[in-house]
Amino acid sequence: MNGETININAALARGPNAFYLHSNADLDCVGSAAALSLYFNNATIIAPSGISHLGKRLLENLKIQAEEQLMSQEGTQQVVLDAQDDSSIGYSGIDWARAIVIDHHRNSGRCKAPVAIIDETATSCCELVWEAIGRPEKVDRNVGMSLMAGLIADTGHLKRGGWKTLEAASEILKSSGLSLEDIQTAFESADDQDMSRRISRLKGAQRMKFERIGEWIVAVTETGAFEAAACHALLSLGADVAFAASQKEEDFRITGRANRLATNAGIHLGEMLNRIACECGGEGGGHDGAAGISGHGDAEAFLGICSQTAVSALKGKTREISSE
Ligand SMILES: [Mn+2]
Repeated sequence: MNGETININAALARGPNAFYLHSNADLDCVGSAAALSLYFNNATIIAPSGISHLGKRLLENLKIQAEEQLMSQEGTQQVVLDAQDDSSIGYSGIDWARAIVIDHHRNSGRCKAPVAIIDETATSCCELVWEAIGRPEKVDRNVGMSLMAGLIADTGHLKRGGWKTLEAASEILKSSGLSLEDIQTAFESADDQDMSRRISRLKGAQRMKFERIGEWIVAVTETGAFEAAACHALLSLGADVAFAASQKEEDFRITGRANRLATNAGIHLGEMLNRIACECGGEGGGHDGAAGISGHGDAEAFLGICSQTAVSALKGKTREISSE
């Protein structure tokens, strides 16, 4: 462990901790919080801005209750996972000057937390949490399940990441006695069996529009829900970059996904959507290949801005598998 990791480990062990999840918390964020709260057994999990479908299921299976109120108790340590500032967490109210941050997104330079691990070379936040708990030789199966669920999700089922990712995965499996098959239960239900997701993907394809820029294809669509599922459908049909939008009354939400060819060519959807949010309003951010933007306004208008920004970013770029 390096210096900052030792500090964080000691602070977390002291507790009591309140783990704050980012809005619509994904498996990586939820898994990080669940693992830490099970491991240190001194924590509350707080999710004021929603938890993703799979994230909720993980918490249900572990019988962990998340609080929806942004409460702050005297003497409780605020720990932010998988986010690092108001924009990436998606709500305000964190006392950043006293917070601990563990995140694997690009350092925005806006993180005010005095104690932070921000390491964008980690493919998942769960890998950093594994470091922070000290890579113990033996952990409970549920700790292993939480960490592996996040790691598998953020690596796109082990399609992204380097040796460090696999080293962490191997250590977690060994320490918890789990196998990769055991982790699959964290992903079941959803994707293929769930009728509403299947309909979302089909509707996404039905309402799709696309634009060709040389060798590149950018596709957009509107769905009522499950924007990420719709994006994946468009990528599997042949798009390099896909955006799916949904409108709920006055608010919109857009999810973006880019394939490896696009990210290798320098596309960073997280930065792109963050810039659009700064210029046009809303909250935006994420990774190079997976990002989102949401806020007040017209989904169709924002969808147009997203696709035009991606189109101009791809113009003149070569579509090839990098040899690096
Ligand atoms: Mn993550």
